[in-house]
Amino acid sequence: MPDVLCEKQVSEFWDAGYLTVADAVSGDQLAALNADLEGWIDESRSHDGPYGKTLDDRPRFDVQPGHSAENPALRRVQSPTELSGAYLDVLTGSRMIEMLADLIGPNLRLHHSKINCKLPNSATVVEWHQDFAFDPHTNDDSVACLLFLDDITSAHGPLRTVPGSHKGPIYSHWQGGRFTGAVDDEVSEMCEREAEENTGPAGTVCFMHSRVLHASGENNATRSRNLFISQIVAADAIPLSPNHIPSKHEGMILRGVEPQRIRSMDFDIPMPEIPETTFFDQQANS
Ligand SMILES: O=C(O)CCC(=O)C(=O)O
Repeated sequence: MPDVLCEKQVSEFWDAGYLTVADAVSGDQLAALNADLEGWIDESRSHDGPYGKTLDDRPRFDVQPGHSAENPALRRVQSPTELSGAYLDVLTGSRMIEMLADLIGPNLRLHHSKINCKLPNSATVVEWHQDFAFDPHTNDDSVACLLFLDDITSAHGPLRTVPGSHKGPIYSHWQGGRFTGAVDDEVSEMCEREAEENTGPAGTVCFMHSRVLHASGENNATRSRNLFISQIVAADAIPLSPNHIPSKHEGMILRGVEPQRIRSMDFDIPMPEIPETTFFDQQANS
């Protein structure tokens, strides 16, 4: 029996591969996340390209081409938990984490975290892809928790997901000999036909299985569409490739205990590649 979600929500997650739930964090937690993010957006005005450093010396802050002081287009903050107690707090103590335990079990481990921003007039888009192709694990109990930092409607370039796609193939994200971080045109066209939008008020979370095909379009509204995204796995899912967003919190047990076990499934996929900056660069080549 689930503790926080109801059985219908758990079935919906496993049928569609995703589930959207409101009030995943408290009002105070949401305000603290947004206050820190506002500071980073403001700071980005004084930079004209990607800047800062993560654990592996790649830029922590990534900006969309066209970014300027007047029209900031910060599109990614890598591993915000290393910069802000507010972000770490949500991963270690929130309703979001308790709900996730109802989906993939009591022992939860952090793989990586990031913020994806779509600021007004920034033209940031995400191409069709599956997260598992970027961070394969020994089993696929791996979920992206996409926490809405803003109210998100159809006009804001919401996350789009293909129902049931987590039960299908893991597609190649290599096109023309390059890791483009996106599926091919034929699969993308199928996704365009079948996708659903995930919208809701700030504080909503979309739990998305790592094999779900997903993408998002431009934010055409005058307000931002910012997401705090954490990739969290069942603690017996062990990573099989280097982390593309490493942090000192990688591998941290967020809830439950260290199981000291490895659970595996059978699959065969091409190795992913680490991007120079973020996957936005890789997808620009797709
Ligand atoms: O920002 C979005 O709309 C989607 C995010 C995403 O797919 C990702 O970062 O892997």
